[in-house]
Amino acid sequence: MLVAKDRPTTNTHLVAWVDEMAKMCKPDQVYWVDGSDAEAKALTAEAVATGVLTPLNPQKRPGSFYSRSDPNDVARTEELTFVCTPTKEEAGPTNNWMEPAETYAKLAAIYDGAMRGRTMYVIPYVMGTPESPFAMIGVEITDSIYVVLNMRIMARIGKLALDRLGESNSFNRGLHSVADCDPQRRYICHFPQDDTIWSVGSGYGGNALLGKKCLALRIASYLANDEGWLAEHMMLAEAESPEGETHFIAGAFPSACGKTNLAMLIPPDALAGWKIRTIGDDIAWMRVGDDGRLYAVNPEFGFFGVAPGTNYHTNPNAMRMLERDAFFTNVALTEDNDVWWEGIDGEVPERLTDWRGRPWTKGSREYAAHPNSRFTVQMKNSPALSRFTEDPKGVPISAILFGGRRSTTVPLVLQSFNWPHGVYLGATAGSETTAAITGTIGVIRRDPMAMLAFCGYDMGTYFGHWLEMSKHIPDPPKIFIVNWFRKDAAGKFLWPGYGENMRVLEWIIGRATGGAGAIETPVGWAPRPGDLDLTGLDLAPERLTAALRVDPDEWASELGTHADWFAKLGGTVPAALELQRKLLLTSVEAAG
Ligand code: GTP
Ligand code: SPV
Ligand code: MN
Repeated sequence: MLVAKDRPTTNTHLVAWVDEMAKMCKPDQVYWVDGSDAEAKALTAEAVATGVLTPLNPQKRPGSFYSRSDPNDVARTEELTFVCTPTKEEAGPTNNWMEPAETYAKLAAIYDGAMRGRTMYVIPYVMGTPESPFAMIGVEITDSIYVVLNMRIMARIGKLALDRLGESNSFNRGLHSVADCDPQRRYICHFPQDDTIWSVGSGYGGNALLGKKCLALRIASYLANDEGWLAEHMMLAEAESPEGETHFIAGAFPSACGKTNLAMLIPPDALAGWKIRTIGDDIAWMRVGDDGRLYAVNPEFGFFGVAPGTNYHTNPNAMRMLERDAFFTNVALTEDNDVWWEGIDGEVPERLTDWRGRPWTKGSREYAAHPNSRFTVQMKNSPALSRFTEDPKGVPISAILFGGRRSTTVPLVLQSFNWPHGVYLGATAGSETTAAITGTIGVIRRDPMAMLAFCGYDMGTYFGHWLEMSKHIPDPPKIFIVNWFRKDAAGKFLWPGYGENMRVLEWIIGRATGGAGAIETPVGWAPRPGDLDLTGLDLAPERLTAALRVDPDEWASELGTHADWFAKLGGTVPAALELQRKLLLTSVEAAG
């Protein structure tokens, strides 16, 4: 076991808080994480020795490790996630709410003595590059070595964070304990006014790596509303055109709906003049720059991605970055100690060990890998990382995409008429639920801007903030919606997706810069088939038409459900959005 050294800081605010948390959790020792490679090596060895990590076959996947979670702890638990503002109204109707003082007391009872026999790790970290004015500092206290090793992948941790913090009291206080991993005693609680997060009872990604969803989205979105910027659940990509022009795109899709895949896209041969490079795959912080454009940074340091469905055809860049120095959680294991998941390349093996550690044989009706099994890997492993990734001032965004998983109604792509209309399309976006959250899969739920689970305050107020932002962005990005997931009557995807999405991106960039053609539909600008570069695309014309189609009847009923959605959100939804809805309904009815 790593033995605690002296405290590496004289910051009295930090020391007092850590002492207070230690008094409550009663660990055997307190270990301050310095973030060095030597330390990571020692921690990894300890995680292997204690069975938390299993080394993978060093010939096939050098430097890589496997871990299996408690079967009850495999996805984010939204029903156990709370925004603890002084009033329920501040958290709004889409967040679970508990009163702050009661919540602290309730969780303190669970934390009390929860770290007995364990080490309490203190992880100082920075979200963003340390030199960026956007950067946010957090300190996560955890009793999970798995969390320490994954935080090292997902955030910049250790000494550099303490150096940036200095003697300041301005840091997010994050307390995490797996405790007894009991779903009955699992809470992920946010106290935006206190810049504090208390998470207990889960070791899963978004519940336990507090820099990610808890700080960089829920707490950050709350601050962004006060301070006039945006903290969003968006991927960020650089697109270089065949002519050598660079454009930047941000895209908000709900969990497990294609952000990582889009950020790592490789264009098909016919569009090989285009290059897509990754800046981020999950979170974007956006501020107005001096030139009046909207600038975005990715505050993370790594990728925490969905494994199933990833292969050398759908996402070659992801497969290449996973060839070494990667962590895998809840995938299946092959007989020669490599990873396997549904949809990976090659033949299905005869025998595997499934995500629960049980023998699995080919033909079994159970998943070998959990549908939300994941990988964690540092960004620097990506073979297609953008050189702008670490730029402290961020990149100017040309287009914002809102997407989701919709079998019907929503076309492949639409451009909004203007910013408020784009905000409307984002605010009403729906998606069929996935395995990334616990609960029923495949039901449509509204997931505005893909932020339903991540907005740290009232949703109607958040829409108002989006509308308000345009006043401060003289040269705003154009807003689009996309849907890679529309299906035919037989339930097959109409659009091939993945690399072929480059054809849609090219049109989007063309629209944002004024080049590409479009027709006006009642609900937005759409490409005619001839407006897309279809060279080399093996797709029946009627399938493309069906993917692009705006059906007035479908949209009339869609717009009807938007009224219910706004009603559910209560009185804080800006009147401008209801006016947008009525206008759109008028246009749709005129077309129908
Ligand atoms: P989070 O990490 O949960 O936020 O997810 P994400 O939005 O990054 O989703 P990701 O790119 O990991 O994709 C999730 C699933 O969608 C995978 O199983 C992909 O194979 C599938 N997927 C991604 N892009 C496409 C696409 O263009 N078409 C189709 N049919 N499936 C896609
Ligand atoms: C998501 O669910 O949107 C994720 C995974 O990106 S987690 O970090 O667990 O939230
Ligand atoms: Mn996500």
